[in-house]
Amino acid sequence: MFSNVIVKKPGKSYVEGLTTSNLGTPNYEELLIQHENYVEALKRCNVEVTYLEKDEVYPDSTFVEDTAVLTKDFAVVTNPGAQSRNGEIIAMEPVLKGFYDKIYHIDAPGTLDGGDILQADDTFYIGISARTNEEGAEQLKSILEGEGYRAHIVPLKEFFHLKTGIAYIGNNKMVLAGEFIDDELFASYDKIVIPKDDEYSANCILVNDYVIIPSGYPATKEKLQAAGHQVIELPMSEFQKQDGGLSCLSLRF
Ligand code: CIR
Repeated sequence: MFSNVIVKKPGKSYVEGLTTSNLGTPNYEELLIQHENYVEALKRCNVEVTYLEKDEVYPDSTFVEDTAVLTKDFAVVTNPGAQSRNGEIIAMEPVLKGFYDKIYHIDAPGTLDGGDILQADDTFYIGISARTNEEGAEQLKSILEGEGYRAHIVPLKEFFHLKTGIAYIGNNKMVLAGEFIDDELFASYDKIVIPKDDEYSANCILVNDYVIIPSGYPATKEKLQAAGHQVIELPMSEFQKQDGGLSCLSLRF
């Protein structure tokens, strides 16, 4: 169960952030509405929301997930792999100090984005991507193993971040898309397979009694309901335009 989430309001500079998509320029007014809906949905999931003010210096800073890896006992401040985003950790660290006594760090030359880290009970999966390098992945693996967790490194082939294509929704159930569907590492999970056309919905989040998914994916909704989950759907178009998904917008712990 999660008790807390951290979110950060997107600034106007959001529209100048990083993206690989060709979905067009985000509409700021629409973006704020979608962000507000996201925060309201989290409150419905019975978590305390820490709402950070916008920071125009960092266009992508609403994607707070990339700045930290959080467990119940300790935090790891990451070292984000994109130059324009690296300074986002400076404002996040004091926020984390309000919740944690034990804080680790990923240090250069290691780089690591929180979007590349998936926790499934006592096991972590660490993606190596354009943002997370081998050194950063090894640093996190040794921190996690030292704390009694299992950790596996997963070199990515196509996905942007690890969690772009995979989500753990509890009770041994894994939502998987693309290159992860047949990966031996995930063979022991009960799989909810997301086809290519619905791939964006593989980035969903379990928050206590609900799974939150992007709206517009009725087949994904049905599969999750059939697996016994209550589902909340949220419009995510303005975040998708900047390569962002549901997990990216919060730190949950
Ligand atoms: C970026 O390129 O860093 C942002 N535009 C999107 C970050 C998405 N974060 C995530 O998947 N955890």
